[in-house]
Amino acid sequence: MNPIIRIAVQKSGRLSEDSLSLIKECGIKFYNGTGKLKSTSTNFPIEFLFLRDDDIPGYVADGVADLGIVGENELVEKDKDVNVLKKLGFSKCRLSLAIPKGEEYTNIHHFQGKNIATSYPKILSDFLENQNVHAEIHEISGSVEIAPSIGLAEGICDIVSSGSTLMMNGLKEVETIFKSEAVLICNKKLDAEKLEIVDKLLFRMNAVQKGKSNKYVLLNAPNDALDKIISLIPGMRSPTILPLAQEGWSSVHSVIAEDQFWENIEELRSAGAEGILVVPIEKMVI
Ligand code: PRT
Ligand code: ZN
Repeated sequence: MNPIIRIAVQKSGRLSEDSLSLIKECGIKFYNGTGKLKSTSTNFPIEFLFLRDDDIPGYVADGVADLGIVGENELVEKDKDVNVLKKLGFSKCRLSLAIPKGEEYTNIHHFQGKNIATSYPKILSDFLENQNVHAEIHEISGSVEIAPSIGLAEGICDIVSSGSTLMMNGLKEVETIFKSEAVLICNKKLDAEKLEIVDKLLFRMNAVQKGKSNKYVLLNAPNDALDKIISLIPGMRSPTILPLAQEGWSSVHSVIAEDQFWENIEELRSAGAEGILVVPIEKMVI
């Protein structure tokens, strides 16, 4: 199939696997053998560029790629003019300030006049300016967490996920300055033909995402409890109600947001629901 749009995804790293599995879950087939820098889908008019994440915002802004998947931290740091089409819900992390564990911390003015090492000088300087704190920012490209122990800086500003890297390096997190997740970005000047393909891709991504955050629920209930149960799990239009072989009982099938299910489970049980099954949904089109 002739490629019409190009998407830039991270070649290898924390975004790669989830980016590629999202695309696969959208039914888009492609080959990505190791070392490949480009690939074309066999069943969707899209071409893939496999790049370092740092380069993705710039490639999309310049139109070398039409779309890209990148962390919001990288996007905001690179400060490129692109549209954010969608938050993708994976690679969640935060950009935080940290100091040596034994030091006391009261508030952000702790950093006044101090040296801070980071790979995110723009996000950090915007934050500090906003807080009226003047600090010396040292831009380094990796292993930021060792900066205090080698005397380069009194504090660091780095990506945190579980917090174990900070802990292993004798540091403690004192301020979160930015929250990030993977986003789908797009060039601002796409023509109508490309926009049509982007819409198709977004439609599929939305269906995959909706499916993930919702569950299919099946349960049995006495007929006199049906009104209450329907009010708890109203479904997309309305639940399916099927009679059970046992008189006076029905089977109720519905769709519910996963977090809502856990909120409603006790009420469902006390309304008389039993034999409750919760089944994953692969895709959901509403
Ligand atoms: O080679 P390339 O330039 O493409 O990749 P990279 O090495 O620059 O980035 P990569 O693959 O490490 O991360 C890509 C994106 O994943 C980041 O830009 C973030 O948006 C997101 N992300 C999510 C993370 C983390 N979680 C994360 N934990 N990026 C980095 N980390 C690092 C962090 O820098 C620190 O060293 O993991 C360590 C902290 O993790 P915890 O779990 O110990 O707190
Ligand atoms: Zn990078």
